[in-house]
Amino acid sequence: MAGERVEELKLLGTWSSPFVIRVKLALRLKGLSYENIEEEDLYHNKSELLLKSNPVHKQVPVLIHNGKSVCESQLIVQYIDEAFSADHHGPSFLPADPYDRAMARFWAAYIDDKLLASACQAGRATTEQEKAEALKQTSAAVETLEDAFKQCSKGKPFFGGDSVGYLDIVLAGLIPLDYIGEAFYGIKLFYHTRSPLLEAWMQRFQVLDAAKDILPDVDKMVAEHNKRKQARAAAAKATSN
Ligand SMILES: N[C@@H](CCC(=O)N[C@@H](CS)C(=O)NCC(=O)O)C(=O)O
Repeated sequence: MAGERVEELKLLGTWSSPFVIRVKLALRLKGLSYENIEEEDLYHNKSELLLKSNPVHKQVPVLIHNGKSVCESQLIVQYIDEAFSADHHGPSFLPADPYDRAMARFWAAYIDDKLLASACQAGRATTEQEKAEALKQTSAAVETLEDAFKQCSKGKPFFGGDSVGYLDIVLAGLIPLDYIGEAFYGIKLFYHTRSPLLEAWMQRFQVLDAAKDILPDVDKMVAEHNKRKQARAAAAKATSN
């Protein structure tokens, strides 16, 4: 746009991370170009740039905007929304009404603290009992979120109403976990008998251009999960010997 400042955006991430996917979706929805910098060995050999940009948590994603780092995926999505709020960047992700904004932030925290945490716990469980307990908690969190969808969407197609909003972006980062759950545990995260609204939401979200551009390929995602599972099993065996 004539006279507009040139913005330099760099994203440090890994392609399969649900947290990074959120940020990529937000950038794509705002029509922003950025340099994508993939961490090559996030768990054993973090890059100097990552250590320097996120010295507190040393995790991806990190967004570097004109040399300044922003960490934590939910905060990054909010930052993108606020920093790129001009009309040509499309509607705001967060609702205009302060109460609706607070609710969107509340449910976004719930997604990470309850839903994602229990799903990851199920993936890492070392006993059947631990896995069953974690899956029970995951199901309960999905059911709660199903009600939240009803509340936030007010009968419209997305959490954000007629268009994708903050919660849609936060939850969409978890769509790949739905493939993983199905491939490895025979359990889908969003299942029509348990959460018909969220299942329909996911189908709707996946066909958006932004989703098609950003969400990773299912087979690639499943292969990556398998590789990590095997690496964890090998590491556990090595420490037990
Ligand atoms: N709360 C963080 C979580 C980020 C996170 O867990 N990132 C993972 C990749 S999926 C990571 O960097 N792991 C490397 C590590 O913890 O050492 C966010 O929302 O950005």
